[in-house]
Amino acid sequence: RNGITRPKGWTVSWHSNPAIEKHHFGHSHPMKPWRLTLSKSLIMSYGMHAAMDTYESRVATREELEDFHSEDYLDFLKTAKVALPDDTEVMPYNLGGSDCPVFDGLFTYCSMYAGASIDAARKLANEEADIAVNWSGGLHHAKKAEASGFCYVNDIVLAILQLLRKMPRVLYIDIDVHHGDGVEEAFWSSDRVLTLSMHKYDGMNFFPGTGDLDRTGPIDEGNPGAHHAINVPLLDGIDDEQYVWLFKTIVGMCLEQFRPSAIVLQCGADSLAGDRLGRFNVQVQGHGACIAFCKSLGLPLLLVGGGGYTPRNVARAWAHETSIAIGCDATLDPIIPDHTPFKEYFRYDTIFPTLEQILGDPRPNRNSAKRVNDIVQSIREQLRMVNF
Ligand code: V1S
Ligand code: CA
Ligand code: ZN
Repeated sequence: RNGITRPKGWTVSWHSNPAIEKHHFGHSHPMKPWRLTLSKSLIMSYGMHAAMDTYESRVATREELEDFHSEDYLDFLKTAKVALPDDTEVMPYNLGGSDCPVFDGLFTYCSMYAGASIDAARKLANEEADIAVNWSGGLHHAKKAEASGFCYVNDIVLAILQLLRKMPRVLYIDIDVHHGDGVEEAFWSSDRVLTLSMHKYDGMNFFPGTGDLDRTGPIDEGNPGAHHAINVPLLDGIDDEQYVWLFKTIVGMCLEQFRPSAIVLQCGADSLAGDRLGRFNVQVQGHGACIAFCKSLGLPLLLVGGGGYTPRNVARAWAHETSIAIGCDATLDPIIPDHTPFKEYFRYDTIFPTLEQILGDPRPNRNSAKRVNDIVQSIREQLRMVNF
């Protein structure tokens, strides 16, 4: 419709399934799988699907899930029952609380977003795609035998394990406003994965309460994972200029020292201004600039979703980032197409509802120039210890 054609010379694979989007965490829960429907409708209104290889996500097999998760945890996850209103019994594995409720179809939901990330990683590993996209994935808090922060199965860990079958080293980058603790912990003792998370951190007050600058990996004698965790703790209100500068500078340093064979980028959209849970002032342009920078490196690139709790902004960011993956961002009409089925969700923000303009309360920026420079300096020193 917008004349979007397949990019010449590279392939983008797009993994999605409407069955994932129909699940409900509960009325007041901030995680709304329906935001994926909104994102998809925007992507398709622009005609971007015509420029990608599109795949319907399938459920991950038990064997695939066991690549990371314990058998007892998967057994419980599969059979856990939705609690009745007056049922106060605490379930094991951090399941059933307000963050990680048990809802109808939970195991199918988890298996499907995991299946999508595994398939996306295999497309890259088999050189059948240059960029693979799964906006339903990016659930970075899940542990081997524990649900955490709206995440039950860690699709990112499963995808990285697929890449490591064919590639020596993977760089994991996480721009969700929360610390990517589950992925960091999974590869805590490995020198084949360098994890980098940018997030809000000011002590223990913001979930999950970890991710300080000095959390760099186990320093026990002879541990190969030492220094392979990079944490960028940020304060409220960081803007595009600081965020994108930090991103490019630190990712640039990681490339030099670690020479990854592939990049996995978690594109959590809760780092955008106006997010219901987030605290940053990052705009769609700044968020997208991080994706564009990774694409420009020419390495196999896996894009996964993650957080994002103001659905119309999530849809804007992930549609814009899909256009960057395809390479049609410069030619996209900035005005959201009239035939977008959910046009009403975009129209209140600006006089002309555009793809990139989001409404975010301008938070005071608490990140001083000195603080930002000190972070880079400290990570520069840490990376001296990393050698490929
Ligand atoms: N921040 C935050 C937040 N809000 C909620 C929440 C609110 C309403 C509900 F009905 C249910 C939950 N939980 C949290 C955080 C978890 C944030 C997870 C982010 C996930 C991700 O974006 O990184 C990736 C998808 N949980 C907490 O702060 C824990 C509590 C300590 C406080 C909130 N209560 C509800 C649970 C315990
Ligand atoms: Ca992060
Ligand atoms: Zn988050």
